[in-house]
Amino acid sequence: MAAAEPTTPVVIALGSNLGDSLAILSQALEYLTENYGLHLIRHSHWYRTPPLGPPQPDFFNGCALFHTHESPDQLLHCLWETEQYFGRIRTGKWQPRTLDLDIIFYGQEVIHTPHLTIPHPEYHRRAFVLVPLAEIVPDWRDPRTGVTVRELRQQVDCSGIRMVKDF
Ligand code: A4P
Ligand code: MG
Repeated sequence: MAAAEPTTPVVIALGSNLGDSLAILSQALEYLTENYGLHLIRHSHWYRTPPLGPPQPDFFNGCALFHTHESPDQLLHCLWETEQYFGRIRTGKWQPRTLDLDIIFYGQEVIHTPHLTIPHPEYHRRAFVLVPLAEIVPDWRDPRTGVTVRELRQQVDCSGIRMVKDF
């Protein structure tokens, strides 16, 4: 019997502030596992978060840990297709969106290409990422700095981030 292909643990951050956001976020997890080489290990609660950047509706955010055979570029294409499937229209940076999927970590890889920066360049400053991230991978170390997600979470102001209890 052939040896199983190695898989890589990856963390995806999800966000939505347009449409039926909570339904979109849950369906996006199903869509990713049903259509691509992604195996869902666990996901966080969803959180209601004040918008960073220009005034717009509150976001709903969360994070999910998968194991995957997809390469980083393949994974990015899976995320683009999934955003499109859920009605994402790119009208400009930081506009309201039905679904935003960002790769936070791809194993312990550090990647800088024109289309992809991993770890995500801003995640360590963003409470709306770090709060759900600390729920699912508190001991994960940033491959650039060695600092854990738990420590990063303790360094940001998390006021205004509200767990959605009944979904
Ligand atoms: N890209 C590079 N690295 C990555 C990566 N690690 N994961 C490139 C995903 N994509 C990556 O993203 C622009 C391009 O980034 C992609 O085409 C890909 O090649 P985009 O999703 O098209 O555009 P965007 O999301 O409008 O821009 P950006 O800079 O990704 O915005 P952010 O940083 O995602 O911020 N407030 C709250 N409370 N919650 C939010 O979720 N999100 C934003 C958007 C602003 N304020 C928010 C939230
Ligand atoms: Mg994005």
